[in-house]
Amino acid sequence: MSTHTPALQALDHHDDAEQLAQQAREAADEAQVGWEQFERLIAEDMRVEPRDWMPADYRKTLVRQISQHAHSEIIGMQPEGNWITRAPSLKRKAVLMAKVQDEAGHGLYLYSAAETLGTPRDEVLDQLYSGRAKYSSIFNYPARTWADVGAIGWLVDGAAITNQVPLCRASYGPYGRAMVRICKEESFHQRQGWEILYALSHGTEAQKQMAQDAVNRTYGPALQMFGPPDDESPNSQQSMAWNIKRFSNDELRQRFVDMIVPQAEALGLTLPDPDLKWNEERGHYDYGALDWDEFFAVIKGEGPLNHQRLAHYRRARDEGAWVREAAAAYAAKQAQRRSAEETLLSA
Ligand code: FAQ
Repeated sequence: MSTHTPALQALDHHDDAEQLAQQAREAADEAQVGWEQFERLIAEDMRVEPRDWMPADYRKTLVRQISQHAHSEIIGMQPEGNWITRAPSLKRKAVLMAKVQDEAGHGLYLYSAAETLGTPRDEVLDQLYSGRAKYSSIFNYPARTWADVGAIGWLVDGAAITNQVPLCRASYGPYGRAMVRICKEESFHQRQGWEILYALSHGTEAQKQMAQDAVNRTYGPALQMFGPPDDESPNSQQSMAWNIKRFSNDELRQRFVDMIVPQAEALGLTLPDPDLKWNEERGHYDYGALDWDEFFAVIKGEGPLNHQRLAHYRRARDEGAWVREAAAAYAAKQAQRRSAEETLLSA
């Protein structure tokens, strides 16, 4: 209870109000300075770092894209992970295990990048667990034969590299730096997929057909990984203005098509698109319409394997809970021991 007289209490309230107004003025000044600094960093094509002021929408866009990207890496382990026990030789098995582990690593770098934006890892993992989060459409299709492992490496990792090399220059520092390492690993992944398909397409007739069938299945969904056409991409314009994305979805898709046509010829395989042909005037390959109804259904959760992929993720997360708890308990014990030792040393 205040011991002040009513007159003194009124003065107290006045002081409090004045203090709050002063704090609001200081926060507004700080935001103004921060805004100007942010605009300058973007205009000069420099990096924004976690300690820098940034607009709330920039932060939100980054968390959205980075977390979806991380989830894609984690869910993306499933189609190939399913083939580890059935790889046709010890060498193939060792290579595939390394690749799938790399994808786990990519997910972890990206979750860490999202954490630097103030979003706890558990929060984004819970979004994936509950089915609220998006992840790349491509991972909702089955890998039916060993040749699909090759097609994933060649086309899916190939599309991933085409999309991700420009992200190495993303304006947000931790994201761009994570992408540098990820891209190096993805290029090994693409080579291993190419090599699997090359062996099959130069093997027996049945092996060549298996490779062709896998390419037929993967081609369309791989082209859709770049996202909807530019006129149906609500986020592209702003993301490009902020130097997060450097090229539009259609620009990158075109770049990918131009890259894989000669590669398919070298493999002796056909890309399943009768409209695919060189356009002299544009200096690019024209390609046929993609099935966008299917794409939008897949990203709404209605793809062939959406339910199975999420169920598997949930099971793995539930079954691994005791490991995370044990690791956290161990870390707490170590920290306690360190602080006890420090207290002893300083006594
Ligand atoms: N799948 O306005 P936009 C990999 C969503 S990693 C599902 O164009 P934005 C490695 C989009 O989120 C593959 N959803 O969006 C690997 C948005 O929804 P929202 C993942 C998609 O962000 C290989 C809405 O549609 N790579 O493969 C897809 O400007 C082998 C409207 O779209 C990345 O994440 C899609 N394909 O552009 C692992 C790269 N496309 O959030 C294992 C980083 C769009 O508004 C094995 N991400 N959507 O509700 C990006 O570059 C961009 O986020 C895009 C989409 C280009 C994917």
